[in-house]
Amino acid sequence: MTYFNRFSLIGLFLIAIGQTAVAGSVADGIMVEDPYVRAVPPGQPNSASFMVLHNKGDKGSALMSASTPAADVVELHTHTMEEGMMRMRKVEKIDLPAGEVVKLQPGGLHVMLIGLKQKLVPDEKLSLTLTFADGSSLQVDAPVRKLQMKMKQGDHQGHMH
Ligand SMILES: [Cu+2]
Repeated sequence: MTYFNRFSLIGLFLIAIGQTAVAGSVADGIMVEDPYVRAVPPGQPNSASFMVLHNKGDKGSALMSASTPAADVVELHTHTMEEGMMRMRKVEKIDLPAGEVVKLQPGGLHVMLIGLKQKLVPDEKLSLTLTFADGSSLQVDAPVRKLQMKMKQGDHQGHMH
């Protein structure tokens, strides 16, 4: 076998592990529960998606990125307390330890949808693609849901007294 052929084979192997839902990939072991997107009033350019990620695999991994045709930019965000104010902050990844459940929820980790390209109509579904640390990905359909507005003026999950 020539060097050229060996490199070609390695290349094919790398392409194969980059594909969606290859047996043994991180995506195979991730269960996505209750994904949804927050409904926003017309004219609001941004929204967020929440879900529960359960890594049923035996290897720790991370959610590295997400995308949807419904928004220009999708980022992974968290909330942190800064000077007594809840602020959103971009994170590089969301760690998914083996066997653990990670909740993306209002006031905490979320998938930020920036520059909405369509109206978010309650009960309609947005397609979200989640990409994990090994390059595997999962597609989920997240219904648009109206949230109670109790989050609006600061969020009480920080329990600052
Ligand atoms: Cu955000």
